[in-house]
Amino acid sequence: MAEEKTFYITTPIYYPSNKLHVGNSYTTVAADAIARFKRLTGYRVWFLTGTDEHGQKIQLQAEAAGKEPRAFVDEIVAWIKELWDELDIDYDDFIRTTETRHKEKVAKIFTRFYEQGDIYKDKYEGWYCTPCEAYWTERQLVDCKCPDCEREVELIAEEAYFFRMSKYAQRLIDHIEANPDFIQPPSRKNEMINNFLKPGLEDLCVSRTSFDWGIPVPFDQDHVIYVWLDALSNYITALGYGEKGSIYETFWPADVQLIGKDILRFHTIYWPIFLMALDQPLPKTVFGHGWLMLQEGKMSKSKENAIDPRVLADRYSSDALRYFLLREIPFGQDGIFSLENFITRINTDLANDLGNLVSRTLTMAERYFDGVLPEPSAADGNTDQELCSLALETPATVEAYTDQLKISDALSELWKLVKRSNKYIDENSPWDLAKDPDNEDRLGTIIYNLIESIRFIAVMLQPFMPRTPERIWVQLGISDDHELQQWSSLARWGAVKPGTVVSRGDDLFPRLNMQAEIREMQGDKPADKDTEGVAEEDMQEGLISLDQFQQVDLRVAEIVAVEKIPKADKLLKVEVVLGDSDKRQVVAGIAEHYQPDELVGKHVLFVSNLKPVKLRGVLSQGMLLAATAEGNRLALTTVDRDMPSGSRIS
Ligand code: ME8
Repeated sequence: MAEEKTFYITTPIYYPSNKLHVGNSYTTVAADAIARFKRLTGYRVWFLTGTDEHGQKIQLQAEAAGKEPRAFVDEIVAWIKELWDELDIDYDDFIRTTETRHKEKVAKIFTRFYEQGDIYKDKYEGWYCTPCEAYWTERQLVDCKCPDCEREVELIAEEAYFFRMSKYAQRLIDHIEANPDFIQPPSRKNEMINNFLKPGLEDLCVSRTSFDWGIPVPFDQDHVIYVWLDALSNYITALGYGEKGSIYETFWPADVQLIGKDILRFHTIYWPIFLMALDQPLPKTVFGHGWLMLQEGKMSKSKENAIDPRVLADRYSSDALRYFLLREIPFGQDGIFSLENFITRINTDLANDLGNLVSRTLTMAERYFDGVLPEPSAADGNTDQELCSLALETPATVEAYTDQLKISDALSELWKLVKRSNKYIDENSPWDLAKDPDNEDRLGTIIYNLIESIRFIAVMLQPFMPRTPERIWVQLGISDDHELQQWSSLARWGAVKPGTVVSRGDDLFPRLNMQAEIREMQGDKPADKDTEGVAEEDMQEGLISLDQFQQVDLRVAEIVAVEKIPKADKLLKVEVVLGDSDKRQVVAGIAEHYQPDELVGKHVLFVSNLKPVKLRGVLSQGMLLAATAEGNRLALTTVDRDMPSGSRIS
């Protein structure tokens, strides 16, 4: 009997300190896509996620909310599980570190470390970052702050247990060097070796006494086990580590442990060392992906800028959100999340490319063949051959990229087939062929090939966008034919049966109006039909709505410096400030009206949300407002009382 292929993938277990944001969803969506892909291609998969519920951070947050820690986390964990349901995260197990199955094993692991001499008792004096739950030495701090999250650290002095990290350091360096896949992407490997391992590993403090929300040290109840030792162990406790006949034996070592780059140190130094001390094999790959950033900086659960993934999934569908997350950012690199980028992806890739392909094809199948799939005749010309060859090659390429965790590349390969299929329609102009009944065979072949290509696309799409394929299969009339939805069905072109009844359904992804989406998502009420009508009439008379006016961000700006621009007689480069931290420069056509010196100190009206442009090679980031009149007269507009710079004008 052929040996069963297994695959174990994990996500970090998230702190239920607050609702998760779209950045946390990013890791989990990626892990889910990979897990689904492996299932689709014949692996027995175990996909683990969960929550990291102990530690000082959670205890403090619970206190701040006036709740017991357990009640506090229960609510957030319920929310997280709903989120994963909504995003179609098909995990095999969800571990909570407050569960007995986990706590008992962690206590045993700790005792074993102690008994075998890896853990000893001493006194810790140093710095602690509660948001990261991380210890730092004075030397590691940056400007007296946590080098990871740049927040305040706290000086702590406690009796504590320490783990002898240094004992395993060389073994770990050797392992990392000998196993290039262990830390991925490769750039992250050097960072770990050079910044942490080579300078010498300090022993790690692995217990705390100043709070009690944690797993007690079994033989010294004043201490709770350090939350990272507790949390990292989840990857094996959830499999039943230490229990005879558990799935641990089937699935460990993990194939892929997916994490954000922020927690690489914990996963590629502490975690493997704990495993070495337990005499267990190390995970095959720890992959540290990049950050999903907002234009204004990093996302975080505690910041208000966090974007609620449930709101996005409700409004745009979880498939669209999954597609965006997986496609937009090369996996491993940082990328920007913005509503504009998201809507653009929906409109281009999902509505124009995929949605159009399906709706055009099905419309033609209905119009020319009453929705009954015609029998194809022999391939005619290059375009048939090209389409069929690309379809047959794509599964292997998509698989290779997914195996290398290059998910964005996998999707981009899949989209080559989507685009090739659209091009096939344009090249063959079925609407012209349909004018002459003699072309019926050729027309039938084209429709058949398109349906088959769409079927290929839908099969490959399943791991990434789990809902859309079903919607496509319904239209292709094959929703009950599970054979045709299998990966193995992609080995042969022409599997869909002529005579199948197809029917055009709703558009998969209707095009969105970017401006309307941005307005609505920013909290403005959607314009209702009546007021929309009025606005349209008014626009014809040159009037604008209040809404339109409010899109212009007008401010009081203080001019702080002015320079002439060489070889531009009419232009001045003007530096202004809008409040304490917003400094801009603009190029203003006022050189004939003002001397640079007389402008400095003036408070003028300023348009602050104009797109930046370059004028004569000089960047201009806004506009000074001025009154003009006949006879080349011009006057800058100012406020008639002293107002602080940055004041809003409304
Ligand atoms: O660190 N972009 O939990 P956590 C991409 N409990 N990914 C992001 C992200 C962003 N902007 N923000 C967060 C913990 N993530 C520990 C883990 S594991 C044994 C314990 C993702 O709730 C990323 O994967 O702070 C990061 O590693 C994880 O969320 C951190 O989640």
